[in-house]
Amino acid sequence: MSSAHKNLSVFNTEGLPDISAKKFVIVVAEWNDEVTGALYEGAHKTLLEYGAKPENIRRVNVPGSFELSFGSQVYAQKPDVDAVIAIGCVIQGETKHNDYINHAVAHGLTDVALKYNKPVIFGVLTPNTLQQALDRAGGIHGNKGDEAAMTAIKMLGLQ
Ligand code: DLZ
Repeated sequence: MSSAHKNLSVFNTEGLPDISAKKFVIVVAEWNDEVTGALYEGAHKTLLEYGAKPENIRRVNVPGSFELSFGSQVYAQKPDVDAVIAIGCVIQGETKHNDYINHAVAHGLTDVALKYNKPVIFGVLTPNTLQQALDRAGGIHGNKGDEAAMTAIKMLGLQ
């Protein structure tokens, strides 16, 4: 494992599936794009490092995290897509919007995965502050996008 991916140490990376022919869609929310862009980069880099082909990784943007469920469904239902990674960042504000969005996305992505029988990965940060998000998007706590990609790879090994 490269030092850039030391945050992947939570995973057992032995016996991973061959993903050289697998097709991935990474759905990225535009809200907090400084964070979601960095999460995307981490996910993309990890997929490549573990054998995915660049031409088999597609990025699709949606406006906000609330749209991740529908965005993921559009691609999960396509026969040639093997896994979807949904990336977002919902920062706690003065209202409870974050609770509503986070719960909706968690349920929505779960439903899509079960409906289409494919990995649909929850790559959504739910921090209290922007700094906490940045710490987890290539900062002191690593990049959760790496973990989302590794989760997709491991789940493809189940099939
Ligand atoms: C409206 C909203 C707010 C207040 N905060 C966030 C956020 O922190 N992160 C995020 O990804 N999206 C946010 N949104 C936008 C919603 O996800 C959604 O795009 C709109 O409510 C339109 O459906």
